[in-house]
Amino acid sequence: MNIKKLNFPKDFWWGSAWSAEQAEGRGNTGKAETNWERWYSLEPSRFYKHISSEVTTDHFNRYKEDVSLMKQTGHNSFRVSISWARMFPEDGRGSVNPEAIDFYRSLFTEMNENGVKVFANLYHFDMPAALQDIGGWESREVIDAYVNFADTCFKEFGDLVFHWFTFNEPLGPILGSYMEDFHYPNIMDFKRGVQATFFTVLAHAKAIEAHSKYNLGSKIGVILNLSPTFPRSNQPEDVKAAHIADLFYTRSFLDAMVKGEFNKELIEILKEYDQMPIDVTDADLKVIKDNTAQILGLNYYEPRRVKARMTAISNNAMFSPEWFFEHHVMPGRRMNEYRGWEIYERGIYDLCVDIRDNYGNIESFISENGMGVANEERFMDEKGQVIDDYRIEYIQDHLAYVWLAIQDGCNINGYHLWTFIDCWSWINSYKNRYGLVSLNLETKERTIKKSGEFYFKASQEHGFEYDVDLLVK
Ligand code: BGP
Repeated sequence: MNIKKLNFPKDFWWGSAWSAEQAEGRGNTGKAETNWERWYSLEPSRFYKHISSEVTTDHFNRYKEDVSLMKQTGHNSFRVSISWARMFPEDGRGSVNPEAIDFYRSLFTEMNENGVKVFANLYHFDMPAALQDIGGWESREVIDAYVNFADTCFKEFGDLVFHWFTFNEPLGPILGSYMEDFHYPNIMDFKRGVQATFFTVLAHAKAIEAHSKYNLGSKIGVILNLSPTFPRSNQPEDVKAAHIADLFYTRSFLDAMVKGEFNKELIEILKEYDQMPIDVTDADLKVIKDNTAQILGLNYYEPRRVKARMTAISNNAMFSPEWFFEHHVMPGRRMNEYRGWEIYERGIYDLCVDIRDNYGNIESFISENGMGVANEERFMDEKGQVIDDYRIEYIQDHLAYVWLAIQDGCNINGYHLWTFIDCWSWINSYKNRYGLVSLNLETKERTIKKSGEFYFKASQEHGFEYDVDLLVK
């Protein structure tokens, strides 16, 4: 045992994140139908306990109380997303909604006045349904509508936002819509997914280009879900399988959005299997090259463990990255059984080192990391506070590796937990709770968890005591 205080920089960003669709609720500003509302109206049974995003955490009506809770839980920064459907309530285009502008300006002003920096994200899985109907991210019209939305946000909120983000986890909707069936409109067609990927990257670059016109003090970047990929063994077959999985899931968006170039090895594979996007121009490639992320958010939940394929591929199966590998269930792994994700805190260090060594040590921060737990009421004390020691331990274990990464020269400036107050988790609705603050689903009453108290103290004291003998390099 070697307990010592882990000191984080004085201006380290302590905070958390959530998104519009997961936390705001519809409110009364008028709002276009989103893809999540559409999907729910078509297939409510796909959502845990049939709960939709209609009300969620009701942040729209309670944002002042919520900003006060941010302060009480040690936030000096917080990531929201701006709802495209609220800003453009006709169909994601047309005239901008003055009431939406009022709402976001009031929220961001309240945050700034309470010492909470605004990290604003423009797209967190919430496409206006009418734009999905004309092709979603497979359509150039949708890119134009997105850039118009982004431009409007820079103009209306540029004075209040600290840093901007074009997308949260752009890989998520591609995987969910085109490969794994967890995201509307559940298309299942890899090649179309590649086109949507290309247009997502183009939309990111065009939004960065629009941001540069305003000469704001803020940076603009992207938030990616990244998992370091580990082969089952050092056998060449396992190593190769891990390498290819890494190309598809990590290098795809990372290279394109941070370096402005598509990974050459990945392109070779796509060509070989006739999976290249069809609609690509030289002008697109130039915009992508010239407008790259200036800051990078790293969402880290679990490692990716991979082994060589054991079984043959069916000729009738849709092309998929899984033609090249299988997931490896590592014996002895530690699991968050509620979510089905492995807990491996050392992975956050490997991820930071990858960005340091292969992406020019671009300014970065941990933009999501967290632990969803079901039935947290079990852990409530007689005063109604959730005593979530497991979450405190989870945060400490991950932050300790972030601290180590900073000691080793990684340009990591903050840590944002997923999430602030328990919020709606897409198809899992309120099954797993992630917050520093618990939410009573009936009354919407908020109560700070034990982890919220820990987070406040850590942020005030710029760190916490930890047994550094637990850190393995
Ligand atoms: C990330 C998303 C978040 C959030 C989180 C937890 O991938 O960016 O929106 O939901 O994961 O995952 P889940 O809600 O599916 O448990």
